[in-house]
Amino acid sequence: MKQFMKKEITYVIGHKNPDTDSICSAIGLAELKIAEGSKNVVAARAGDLNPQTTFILDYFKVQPPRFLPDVHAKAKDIMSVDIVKVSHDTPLRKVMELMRQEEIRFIPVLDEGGRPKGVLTLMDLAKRYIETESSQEITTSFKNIIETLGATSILDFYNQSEITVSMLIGAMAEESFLSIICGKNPKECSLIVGDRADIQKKAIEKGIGLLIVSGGFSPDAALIDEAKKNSVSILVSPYDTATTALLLRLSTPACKLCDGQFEKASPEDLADDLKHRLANVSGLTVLDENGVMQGVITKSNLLQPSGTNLILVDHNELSQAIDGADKANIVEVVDHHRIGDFRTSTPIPFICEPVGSTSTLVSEFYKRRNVPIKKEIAGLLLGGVMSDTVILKSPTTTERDKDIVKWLEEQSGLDHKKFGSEIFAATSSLKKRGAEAAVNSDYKVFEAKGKKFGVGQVETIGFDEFFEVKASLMEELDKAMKKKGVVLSALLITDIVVETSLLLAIGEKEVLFNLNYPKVAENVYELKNVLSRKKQVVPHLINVFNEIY
Ligand SMILES: [Mn+2]
Repeated sequence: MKQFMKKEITYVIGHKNPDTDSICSAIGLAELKIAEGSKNVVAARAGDLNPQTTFILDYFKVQPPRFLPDVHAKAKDIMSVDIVKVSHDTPLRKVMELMRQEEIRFIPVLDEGGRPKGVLTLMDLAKRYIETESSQEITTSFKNIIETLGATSILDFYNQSEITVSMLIGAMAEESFLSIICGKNPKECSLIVGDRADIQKKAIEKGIGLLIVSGGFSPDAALIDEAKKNSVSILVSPYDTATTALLLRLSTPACKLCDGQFEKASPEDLADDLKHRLANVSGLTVLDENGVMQGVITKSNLLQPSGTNLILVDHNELSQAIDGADKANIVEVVDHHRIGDFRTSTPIPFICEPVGSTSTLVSEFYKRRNVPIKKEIAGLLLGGVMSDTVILKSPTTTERDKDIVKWLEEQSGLDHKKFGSEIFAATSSLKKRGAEAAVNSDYKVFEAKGKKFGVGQVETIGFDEFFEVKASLMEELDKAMKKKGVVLSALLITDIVVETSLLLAIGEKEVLFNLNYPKVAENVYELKNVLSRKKQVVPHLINVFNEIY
C-alpha cells in the first residue's frame, strides 16, 4: 500500500490549569525552535489563562497560545490527504490501471463537487467480471468507449447521452445473428464484428444502435451512407474482436459499480474508534460537513504515528498533561518539577533542573545558543520567572534564576522588581478575582498515607482583603473538599511584599489540631516567611499526615 507523507505539527505545551510560567515558557520555547529552523512548531495551552498571565500577554501585546481541548488523535490527524481518486465517469479500465500503478486496493469515486458516490476495491472489480449474467449488458458513453478502445469515431448518434446496450459478437453465421437480434430492440444492441461486410450490412439494415468494427478495418462508404439513414453509430477499434469485447466492458464509468454503500468518517472522529470500523472494509472516506471528501483512512494509517508531536514544558507527569498526551508522540521535555511517571519508546531530550522556573531554562537556551531574542519574548520570560519565583523571593529561587533575570532585563529593557510588582499588583486583589477563582485556579491535590489533601495558592499584597472575603473562601474550600474527596482543604495566601503567608484550612479536626502552625483566627494559621507550597507547605503537611494516620 502506498504511503503518503502527512503534515506533522509540534505543540509546545504546559500543564493543565496553566500558570504564567507554563504559558510564557511555551511561547518562548516555540519561538526559539522556529528561530532555529524547526517547521510547524506551535505554542499551545491546555486550559484557560489566569488573570496574571492575561495581564502579561496584554502588556506585551502577544497573542495567547493556541487552545487545545485535548490531543487525542482524530481522523483528520491520521488520514491520507494526497489521495488517488477518480471522477464518476472514469472508465473502469483507467481505474484498474491506477490501482496497479499506485499499488492501492481502494479508490474513491467522486462527483463533480468532490463528494464520494462510492468507493471501488479490487474485490468489486473482480466480482463484476466473475458475474456472467449481466455481463452482456453494458452501460457506458461514446466518449468512454473511444477513450478505452482508442477507437475512431465514424458516426455518432448518441450525442453524449448514456448508452445501454447488449453486446453481441459477430462471429456467427448471418442466420444465427439474425435470430439473436430478432428478440431484441436493435437500438439496444451493439455488435462487434471484423471485416465481414455481410454481417455489417444486416446489422445496419436492422438499425442496430452501435456497430464496432474490430481489427482497424474501416467499413466501406456505401455502408456508412446506409448507416447514416438508419441512425447507426459506428466506431473502428484497433483491437481484435476478443480484446475489443473485453475493453468495451471496461469502458463502463466507475459510478456504475458504486452502490453508495461505503464507510464514512468525520474529521473529528477519534482514531481509536475507527479501528473496529475498518475491520471489514478496505478503507474509510473522511467527509466534511458538506459531504466533500477530505481524506481516506486505511489500516496502515492507524499504524502510523498521528503526526502530533508534543514538547512538554513546566511539567513531566502525564496526570498533569493535556488529555491524550499518553498516546501522543512526546519529543522533548523542559521542566523544573520532580520527575514523575514518564516513559517514552525512544530517547528524547529530557531537561528537568531544579531552578525557579521553566522560563529560566528557556531563557538560558537563548543565551547559551546565542539566538537573538525579541524584546517582548524576553519580557514574557521575565514575567514567567517573576511569577514562579515570586519576584525572586521564593525559596525555590536559585543563582541561575538571578543571573538569567539580569540578562532578561538587558534584553527586555525592564526592571525585574518594578515589573514583578506590577504583575502581582495588577492581579493580587482577592476581591476582584472572586473566591471561586482564588481557591480553584491553582488548587492541587496531594496524597499521604492514603489520605488526600488539597492546597490552593494565591498571592496578595496585604491581608486586609483576605479577612473580608474569608467566609466565601471557606465556602469554596468546602466545595473543593467534597469534590476532590480530601480530608484537608486549604488555601495558602501569600503576601509577596512582606514575604509571609497565611493558611486558611478546613477539614478533619484531627488534622487541623495537629497542623503545628500558630493559629491567628478561626481556621487561619500563620506561616511566617513561608512562600513556597511545593518546598515548604506540602512537605510539612506530609509529615503531619505521617504522624497522625
Ligand atoms: Mn513552573
